Amino acid sequence: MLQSISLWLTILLVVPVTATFLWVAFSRPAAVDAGDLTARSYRLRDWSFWVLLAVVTPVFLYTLTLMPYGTDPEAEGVQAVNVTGHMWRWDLSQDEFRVGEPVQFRVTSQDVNHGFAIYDEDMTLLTQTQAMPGYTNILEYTFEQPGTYQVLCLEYCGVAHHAMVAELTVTE
Ligand SMILES: [Cu+2]
Repeated sequence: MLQSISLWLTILLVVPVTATFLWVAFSRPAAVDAGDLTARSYRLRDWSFWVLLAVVTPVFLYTLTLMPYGTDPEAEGVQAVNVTGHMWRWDLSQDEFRVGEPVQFRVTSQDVNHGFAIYDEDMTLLTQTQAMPGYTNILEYTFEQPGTYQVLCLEYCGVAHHAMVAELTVTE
């Protein structure tokens, strides 16, 4: 209902706008020779083209270096860890980390949705993401304190959901 009203309103508004454009286009006066003015505006156009090119090219090249895509985490000192949730355990390709080392958790699930959550020793939630079958969610985290961290499941996933615990060790 709302869609068809807006469709008809659009058509009603577009018709007079189009008619005005056509009227202006076909009723303009014959071209007069503007001579010097034309030459000056062409020079201005050429000049602004080169100025724009000189400004835009270095900006473009500089911003290219800031592109976040396709970077290899290992090449940047980021530790990549594969995490798979199962009913009812976590599979981690690595569970020992160093303080200050950026870690990239690549989190997925083998069966149902789980929640991958990292807690510190006081059981304060530090970071979390969903573990979903068929998807890999990227979670980046850098541990700032040495110690033992807990991984718990944050999404109720069945009778042994509470037992879905893993431990991470972080050293200096
Ligand atoms: Cu779970």
